[in-house]
Amino acid sequence: MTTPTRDDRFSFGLWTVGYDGTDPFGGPTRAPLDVVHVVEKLAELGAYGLTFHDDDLFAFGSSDADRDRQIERLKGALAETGMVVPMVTTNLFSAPVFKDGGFTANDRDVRRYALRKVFRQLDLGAELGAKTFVMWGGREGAEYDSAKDIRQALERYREAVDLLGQYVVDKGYDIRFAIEPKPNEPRGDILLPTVGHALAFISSLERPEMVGLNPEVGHEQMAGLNFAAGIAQALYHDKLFHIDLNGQRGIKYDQDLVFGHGDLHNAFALVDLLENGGVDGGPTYNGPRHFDYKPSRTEDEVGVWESAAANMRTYLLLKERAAAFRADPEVQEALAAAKVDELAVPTLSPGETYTDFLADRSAYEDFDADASFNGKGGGFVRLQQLATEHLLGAR
Ligand code: ASC
Ligand code: MN
Ligand code: MN
Ligand code: MN
Repeated sequence: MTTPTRDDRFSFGLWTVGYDGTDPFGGPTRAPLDVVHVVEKLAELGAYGLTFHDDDLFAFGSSDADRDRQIERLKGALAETGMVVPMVTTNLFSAPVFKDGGFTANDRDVRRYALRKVFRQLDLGAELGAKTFVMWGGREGAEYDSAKDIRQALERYREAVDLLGQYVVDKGYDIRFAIEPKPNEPRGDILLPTVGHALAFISSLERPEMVGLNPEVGHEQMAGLNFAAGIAQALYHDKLFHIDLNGQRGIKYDQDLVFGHGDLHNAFALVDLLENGGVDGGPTYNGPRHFDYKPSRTEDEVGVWESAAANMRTYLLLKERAAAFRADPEVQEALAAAKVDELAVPTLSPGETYTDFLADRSAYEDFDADASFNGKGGGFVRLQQLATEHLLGAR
């Protein structure tokens, strides 16, 4: 059960295992990996999908002939292994031209160029059968308040996403967009910094139904937020279109560690939510389990594949632990004692009007609000310890 299969729908970005170790303080520590080799290795390890930015497959500025050659090589590897491309995305952050962003660069010519680059990658994504188009606006931001008009930047972001949606509809592509929030890095501040900001932005769009989220574990945690709670809200609004799984240890630079190598408790809660629909059996996520991590630059190629396998194994271990947690009679009793299920009961009774409610003396006049002082506790800590013991394999 902890050996990954295609049915688990694990996918990896070409840029993840392909990361050569470059960071702001040092150059590469590993040789680049060829896309055909990556597809073969990932298939061998039990993944089902590969995702990529345009520039991951063919270097920025490639001739059409070189681009086509790389696309054909990828197609060959997919046919040979049965791997699929569930998602694609565009690199609007590495090339110098995007130093002030793509969709929201102050320079209009850069914005027009960025959009054309995205149209091209949309066509390729459709050709390869991708169902999701991720937009991570890493350079869509600023360092200085005086240099970026945030309201106009949001307006240009909206213009770009509306235009792309129109194109997808006109072309008849079966593709939805997923915005990936991040609070900072590489810009000092990035637009749409969290799940909540992105949800608000989506409601301003012409076709909000075509646009959802691709939240990344570490990106929410860089903002000090609870990732599992953010995912629950994305699910609640039916906006969880895709997900980037990885690990992060607190509020610092974007670590992109292996899934579970950061906040393990929250990873447990996340897998429980994704696999068991959480406590209320609410909307679940059926899309790819996509890993966006970086094999640490201390590792060699053997370590790259060990870390890729570790992401999937940890996910499956947590899935197993979450199932055991849900099946444990003591956990079920503790959940009931903590009244976790009672939150699903509406606060007003069926048919109860506010007039009825105001007439109900037991709700207020006769309610003993002081009884909670030194009264019965919630039992929440006991529940968390039970979760911890299941997480540790102690139950
Ligand atoms: C993406 C994405 C990110 C970034 C990053 C690039 O498409 O999801 O988080 O690009 O991985 O280094
Ligand atoms: Mn990241
Ligand atoms: Mn990501
Ligand atoms: Mn990333």
